[in-house]
Amino acid sequence: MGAFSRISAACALLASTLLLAACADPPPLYVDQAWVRLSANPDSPSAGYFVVHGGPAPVALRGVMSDYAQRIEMHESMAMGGMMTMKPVDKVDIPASQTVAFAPGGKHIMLFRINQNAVTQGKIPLTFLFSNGDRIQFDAMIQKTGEPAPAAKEGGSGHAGNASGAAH
Ligand SMILES: [Cu+2]
Repeated sequence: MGAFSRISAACALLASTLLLAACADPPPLYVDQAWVRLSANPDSPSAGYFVVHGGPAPVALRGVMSDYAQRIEMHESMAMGGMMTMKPVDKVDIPASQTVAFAPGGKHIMLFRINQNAVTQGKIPLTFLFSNGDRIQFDAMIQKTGEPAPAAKEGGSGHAGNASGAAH
């Protein structure tokens, strides 16, 4: 009886600070905003980006696979001695209920030898492997060389433009 009322009180507190559904239905682990910047040279890998939304429990992303690439590596970019370098990482922690963005200048995937059919279709199906056994499938849009990156969901463009510039 005591334990039950304590749980109820905790739920009531959560419900008042979050959404009413918080206790019944925690948001699941999912992936979105996936895209690939196609390398101009088919012999060099293309970079891919996406956002992972943490679920009710912490997990780790253990890798990304696709039937439409020869292989995919997870990398992390960092500044070292004034130069950008990158190194492979074998897992990325996804804390519960938090968002982890793979974005230009930071974490990313590198896709080696993307299948030409995927390039023609303009998208590549990816499978994200998590430490809890979840396999999440999500298509990444393929941006050809020279095409702009898709607009980020948050505002804050770094390209405010200068006064003399013509509108693009
Ligand atoms: Cu890389």
